[in-house]
Amino acid sequence: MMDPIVGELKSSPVVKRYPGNPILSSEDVPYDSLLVFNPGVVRFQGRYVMVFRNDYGSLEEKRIEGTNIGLAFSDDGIRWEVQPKPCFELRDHEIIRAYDPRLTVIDGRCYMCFAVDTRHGVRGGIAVTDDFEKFEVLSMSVPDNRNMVLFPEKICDMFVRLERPFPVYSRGGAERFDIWISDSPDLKYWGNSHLLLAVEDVPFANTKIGPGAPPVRTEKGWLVIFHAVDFDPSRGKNGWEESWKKRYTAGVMLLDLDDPRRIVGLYKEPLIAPEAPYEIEGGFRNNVVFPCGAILEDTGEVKIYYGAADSVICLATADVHDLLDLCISQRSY
Ligand code: BMA
Repeated sequence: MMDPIVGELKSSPVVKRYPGNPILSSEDVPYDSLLVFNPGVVRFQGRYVMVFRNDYGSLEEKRIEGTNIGLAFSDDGIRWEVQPKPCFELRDHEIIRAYDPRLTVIDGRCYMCFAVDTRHGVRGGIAVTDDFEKFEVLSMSVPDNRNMVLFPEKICDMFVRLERPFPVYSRGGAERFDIWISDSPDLKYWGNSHLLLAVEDVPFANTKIGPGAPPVRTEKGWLVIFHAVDFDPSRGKNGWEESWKKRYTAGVMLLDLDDPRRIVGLYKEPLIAPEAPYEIEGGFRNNVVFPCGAILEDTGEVKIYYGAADSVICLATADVHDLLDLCISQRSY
């Protein structure tokens, strides 16, 4: 039985898209680049750092040949300078590509989570770097898992991550995937896994959900921006492929500071739904808002970085108090 169609969705009015969106596209990249999206962003060593997915190939033939991870620096989190070469690429007889990077600073070191397509399934990797030149890969999960994000500090002396396994057998063979939470003493051995948020709990999803940006500490809890997917068979050609019937939106929830396995609040409507032209038309896959980074500024502004239409990188902002209010309003969990 198919899940009900979700229908029209609107972004929350507390979110403002940056008027100069997109903030980064393939035109800004000084090496082979076709689609630039899904950015991990942190403040590190006095500046903003972005790593982003760069798919390269032929625009004329609309063909993707490979993927690497690009690097950009910024003084204001808005205007970016892309570095002359990609900073990370995994490829060998087994690994096809690494993509969708998320960054988290823990105790002064910068950690990058990423997805890895391999010939034996999709894995989630974690690497550490101090300079974005050398990366040490600390761990890679068994298949199938991805969309990993790390909390920016240890909780009860353990590293904690959100993740999104793909349990196809046990969820009826369909894409019904949920957000899980696990911990580790060393970022290598992961366990103590619990279901955190199920797709059934998110009214604007009818197939799958997944972590988006790494959690942000606020006075009321860990603010977590995630992605949610709905499928509508009546959708047609919405990008380069013959048909693209999914829509990706951003949602927001709040987790307990001391026990992040406990959801304190969940906004039951989307935070950002695809509406702007760069989200809904002319892209590789239209109707995609895919958040991968969030930064809380001292002013209370939260900068939300996301891939739009799997083609460009965009910025939206919201006041942290408004986001907390959404999570703990009457329409919440
Ligand atoms: C997901 C990932 C993301 C992508 C999204 C929308 O499954 O592959 O990289 O942005 O789909 O196509």
